[in-house]
Amino acid sequence: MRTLPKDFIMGGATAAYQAEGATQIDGKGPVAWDSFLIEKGRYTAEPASDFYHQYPVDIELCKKFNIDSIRLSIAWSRIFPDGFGEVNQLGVDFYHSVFSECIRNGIIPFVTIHHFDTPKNLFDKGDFLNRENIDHFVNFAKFCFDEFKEIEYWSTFNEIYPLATNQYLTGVFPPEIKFDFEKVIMCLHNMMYAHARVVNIFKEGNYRGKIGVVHSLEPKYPYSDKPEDIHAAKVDEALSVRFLLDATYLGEYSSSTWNLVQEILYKNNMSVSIDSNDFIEMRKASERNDFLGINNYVSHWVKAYEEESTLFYNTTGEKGTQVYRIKGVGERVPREDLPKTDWDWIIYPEGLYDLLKFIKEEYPNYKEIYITENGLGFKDEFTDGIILDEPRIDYLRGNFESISRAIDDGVNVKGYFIWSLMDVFSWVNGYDKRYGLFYVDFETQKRYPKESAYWYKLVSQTKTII
Ligand code: BGP
Repeated sequence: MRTLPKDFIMGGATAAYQAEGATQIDGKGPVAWDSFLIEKGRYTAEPASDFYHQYPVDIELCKKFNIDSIRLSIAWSRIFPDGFGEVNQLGVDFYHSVFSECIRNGIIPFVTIHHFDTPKNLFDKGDFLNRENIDHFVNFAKFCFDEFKEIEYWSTFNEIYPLATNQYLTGVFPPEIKFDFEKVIMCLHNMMYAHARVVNIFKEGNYRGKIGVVHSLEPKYPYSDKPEDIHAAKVDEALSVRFLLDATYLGEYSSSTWNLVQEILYKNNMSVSIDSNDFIEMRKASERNDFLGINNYVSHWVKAYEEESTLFYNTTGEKGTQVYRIKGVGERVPREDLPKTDWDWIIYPEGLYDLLKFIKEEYPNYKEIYITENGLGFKDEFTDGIILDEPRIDYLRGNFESISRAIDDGVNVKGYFIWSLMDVFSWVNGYDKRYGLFYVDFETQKRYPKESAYWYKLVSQTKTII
């Protein structure tokens, strides 16, 4: 049986907006999601998992189930209701209470500064397309470093690529803009520049602890060995994987990455221009990242596609409905021999192994890796308090085996956070797509350990992948 290092951190991940609920109380400012979800009329982030009130219960469960660390985020608008200016002391107090409860119980808080929830006031002014937003974000991050001195692990952003593309390419996040590559690239770049500024402030301010960024990285394979499919996979990889890793670890875009991104823009009759002064800050930060957080759920097989872009994002769990065809990037075609979730996410643990090896080879200055999200979205069945989620255990086992093999092959992976610790609200899927180790009855807010929670506990205790 494969094993994990003795000091390997086993955690559970959450995010403020998906777990806390309490979106309108104790001085929290609005975010774009509040009104967007009401307009859509399907579900809202209330009560989510009511972590705002239930956090002692969740921390107690961590302790009971040998979960070493909780990944969570600070809601920017709980601290600065307008994004800047006056501080909401109740918000500050809330996070101090959560962190001290964690620390008292021996659970490490692993904190993300931004997880998809820019305050509405700033979002409405263009979010990260507006350069002023960068200054506000940097000030917010600095406020957090000065205030929350008890924190040892900081991530600047969660998933810059999904944020930029869900906002401006697929349009499934507010402001629902589609196929606008200029906005996608500028958003990616501005957020990477903001990341660099925050890392530099952290290091130059000699703050305690470690800092990194969480990227969603999904390996890209050509659908066939036709040269055009091989090229399409490279284009998709340049946009969704290398653009961000280049920015993080090179502090600039390599000419091959930049040329492939230019090709996408050209085919879509678009262009961008980036201020080369930004690279001064980015290069300085590129050697200062203490860790890379990787969120990985799927891999993609890519086929050349030059027609008009067409998309259908499966948000209901009706299997086989997903369509992804982007002009000048490619078409993502599921491999029929591989299993998929009800939301059409391909299950391929080998992809995580390939990804880890790729980072070691292509970005050797990465230092440490944490898998900051990985897990199975599933329609869990609840029978008299018992949840037998064998498919989730299989999914986790496969991914842990890939991690263990990558560690044996010299990749420095220090820890793993299952998405999610307990069931939480999903941005575009609501409450039916469950990921947690702990089932949440959203009516009563009672938690129930799933079979996977017992499995996870044994793995954490023995560091053996059973
Ligand atoms: C990641 C996000 C999480 C979470 C997860 C599962 O992209 O960082 O916030 O939502 O994906 O995604 P979903 O809920 O869409 O299945």
